Amino acid sequence: MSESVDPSKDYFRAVAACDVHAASDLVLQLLDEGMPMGRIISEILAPAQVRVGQMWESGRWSVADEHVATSITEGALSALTYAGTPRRGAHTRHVAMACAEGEWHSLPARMAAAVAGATGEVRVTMLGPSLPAEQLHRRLSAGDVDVLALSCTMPTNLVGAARCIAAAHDLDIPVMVGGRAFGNGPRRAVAIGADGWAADADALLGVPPELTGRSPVIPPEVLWLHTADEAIVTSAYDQLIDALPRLASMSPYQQARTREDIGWMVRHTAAALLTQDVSIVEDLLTWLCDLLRGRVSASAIATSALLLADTIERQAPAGADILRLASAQVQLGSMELDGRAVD
Ligand code: B12
Repeated sequence: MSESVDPSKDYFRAVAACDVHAASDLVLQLLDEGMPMGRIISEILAPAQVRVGQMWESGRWSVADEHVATSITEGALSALTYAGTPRRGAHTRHVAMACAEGEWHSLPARMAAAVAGATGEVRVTMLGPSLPAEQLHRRLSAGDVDVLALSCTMPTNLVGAARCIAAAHDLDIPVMVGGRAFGNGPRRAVAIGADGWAADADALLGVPPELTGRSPVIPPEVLWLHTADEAIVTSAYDQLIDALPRLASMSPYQQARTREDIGWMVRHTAAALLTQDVSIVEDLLTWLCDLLRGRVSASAIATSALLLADTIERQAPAGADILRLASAQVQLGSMELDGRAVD
């Protein structure tokens, strides 16, 4: 195994073959050979998970295939953490790693926790997936945590992340955030009051951030969008069917998925409004275009965003503006890509 030119390929092969032993053996061997845990995670485990996501997104793997693959990597990470973390480090501080309220992607947080814990410099306690802000506050009240590390993968959970940050700030505990929901820079993190943002877990080893973030009061329009009920989705869905009658022949499964996608648009709009970052909705629409390529045109997706904007206009005018902006960008992007108008 150690003679392999590219252990990441061997690792993904083991995952695809559902071979939990081969996957764990491979990472343990790399650790034995002196590869630092951070590199094993960033060069082997994280890229494998990105690939798992691509396999699911492209329809080559089912949801069940994704779950199996993820559980294999969870096993390999557990083995690696057990073997690669000193039992008694000279801890200089205690970091609590939590996932934002609503966030079920706990593996990214576990990876970051493992990287930070491997040096023995900091003690890291992993608080698991989707922790309600009130429960986080209760845990932090014990008074033994120096820094809260908060992980968020889905932009829709940035509202929950803002609540978690406010809970930590209430106890004067600084918050460092990370995960793909924050994008490639500190902008969204600053907007929701975080004291620090980092792309990778090494940042948890440096000097802890000062308590400089300002937890925002979450505007009522954001809260309305974040908790928007089925009636909004139904209204936007009905308008979509009126505008594009051929969609009426969708199977019940496709209809349910379309309604689900409209619901995602509403909650992404809440996050975009909270962070004043329209790219959150643009990215979602672009992702939907990729996901539905060959079945639904980019122009139909842009149209559904416009119809949704009309539906929410009265209660959420700023949200409607964001949807219209993002829709125009996506329409433009798809026309540039195709070199022709669609639909
Ligand atoms: C596994 C998985 C799941 C599992 C998660 C299981 C678990 N225990 O974590 C389950 C099945 C729960 C799941 C559910 C969903 N998922 Co999912 N999931 C994934 C997948 C394939 C891998 C996630 C992972 O393990 N990443 C590990 C590494 C790669 O993550 P990372 O973010 O880069 O983390 C690193 C750094 O960011 C950093 N870091 C992370 N946190 C922190 C924190 C701090 C403080 C610091 C400093 C650093 C740091 O360290 C990490 C290690 O280097 C991703 C694909 C992907 N590209 O990530 C999709 C993906 C994230 N999921 C996706 C989707 C759509 C969903 C669902 C909506 C599906 C559905 N219809 O139900 C739900 C949403 C659930 C929810 N509400 O949270 C999409 C999101 C697309 C989008 N537009 O945002 C993705 C991108 C798949 C895809 N290609 O389309 N998912």
